[in-house]
Amino acid sequence: MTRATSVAGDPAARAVELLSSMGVTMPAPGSLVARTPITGAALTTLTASSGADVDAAIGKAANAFRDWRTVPAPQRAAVVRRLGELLREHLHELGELATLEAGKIGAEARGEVQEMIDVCEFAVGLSRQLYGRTMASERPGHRLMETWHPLGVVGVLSAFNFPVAVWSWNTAIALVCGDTVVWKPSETTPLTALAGHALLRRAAVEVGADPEIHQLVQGAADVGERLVDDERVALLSATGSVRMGRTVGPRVAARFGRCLLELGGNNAAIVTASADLELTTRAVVFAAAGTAGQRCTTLRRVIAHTDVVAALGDRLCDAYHQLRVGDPLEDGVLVGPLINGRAYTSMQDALARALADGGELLCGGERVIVHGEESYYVRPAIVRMPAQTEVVREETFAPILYVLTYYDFDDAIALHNQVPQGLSSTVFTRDQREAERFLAADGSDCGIANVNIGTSGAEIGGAFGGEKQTGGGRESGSDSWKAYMRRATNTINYSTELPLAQGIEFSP
Ligand code: UN1
Repeated sequence: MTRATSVAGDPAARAVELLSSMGVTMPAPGSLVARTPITGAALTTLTASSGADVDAAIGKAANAFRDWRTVPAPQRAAVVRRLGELLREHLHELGELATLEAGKIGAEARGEVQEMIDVCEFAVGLSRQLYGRTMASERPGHRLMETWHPLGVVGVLSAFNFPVAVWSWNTAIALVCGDTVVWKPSETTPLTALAGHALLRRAAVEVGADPEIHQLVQGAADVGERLVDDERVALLSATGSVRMGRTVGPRVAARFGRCLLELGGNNAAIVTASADLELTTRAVVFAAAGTAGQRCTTLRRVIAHTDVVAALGDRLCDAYHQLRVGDPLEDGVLVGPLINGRAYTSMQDALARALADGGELLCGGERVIVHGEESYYVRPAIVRMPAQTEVVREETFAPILYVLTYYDFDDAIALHNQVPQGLSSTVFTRDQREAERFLAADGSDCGIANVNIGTSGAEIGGAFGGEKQTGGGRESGSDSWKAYMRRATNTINYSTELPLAQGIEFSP
């Protein structure tokens, strides 16, 4: 264990101050404990939503939907535009609260809020672009077209690592699409959720919209399960583990509800012999060690050509040694704490299994005591693996980077795709053939495939999500909005005849 300096103030008092600056009145105390992973201390307690509370919240959202669906989309966008403005105004406060509650460093926490602002702007533009097509009808005097209608109540289950951004991607788009939202944040990050909810409600009131279009429920998995099983929830958008998705997906499907799943990733970079190693190193360090390895897009595997693996390993270890691990409120710190002791234990278990499989620890992995024993800081680890063993094929939500080698590019792609998850991927190369092959149908099997940039930090303008056990959902940019609407196909006869399709004659 190594020791770092401490800058802890009074995080509990600061959290209350930040919340009140964003218009949150502190809720009644209860059994739900909000903690800061910076010290492990409790910030405050809240009451978890009861079954009756969740039922009432869904009822209010369903009720608000009745009118909201008929408000023209560009008018609905006024709420989202105002939310974007409020987020700009409170970028620093909400960012600091995300640092306190999720432990991410200031730059990344502010980046998260910036991502929210960006998606609000995207959704405002989208509100005038919810296009349906007009198709050529096979019948004379007929028009064939499609109309996109609001879907209903959208349930949003979000994870601790992006405590507010993932909610905003879903909510900004759902609201312009004419849906209403019930949000169940991670039980680990209830305070940022209070802030997001308060800002959205304020935006609604200020532009004269019904604030009931957004509902917040808080608590553990049982609270989320009520959204899963309630027929009034038309779409459930769930971000979290594969284990969670395995429960949620079939249960929503059983009631013929819609699901948008954003589950685990096991993201890899192929580093070819022609890669620019300086650029590669910088990209890998942010993608693998940033957010203390706690993004679903975190880089977990490097598949390096045998010619460059040694040089790359040296460069990465040099860079890792310079990473400052510590209090995320302190300037210059790049790696904050893990979310809790469970995350630390699973990291240590994974490292032990990797070493037992013949892995060689190149650097990191050890605990760093920053603010006592109740918080969990680690030095990001790099492990060179002789093969892609079971532990490498699993997602461990902590900063472990496994390094594998290849000689033939086809083998690299095969190794790359031989994991159950399919979220994000990248190739570092100066060879256009390799780059194009990686992006082709027989290349990366992931929802996100990049060239010469890392796997994390995707822009909101693209559709975000992945294949296989990642769950297949797409949210945020491009045409992801279609998941939040229902499509009606319309055939209009403006003639005096009644021709049937497929040339059928049917007259008595
Ligand atoms: C997540 O970790 O759940 O691409 C989302 C990224 C971010 C989103 C991550 N824009 O890393």
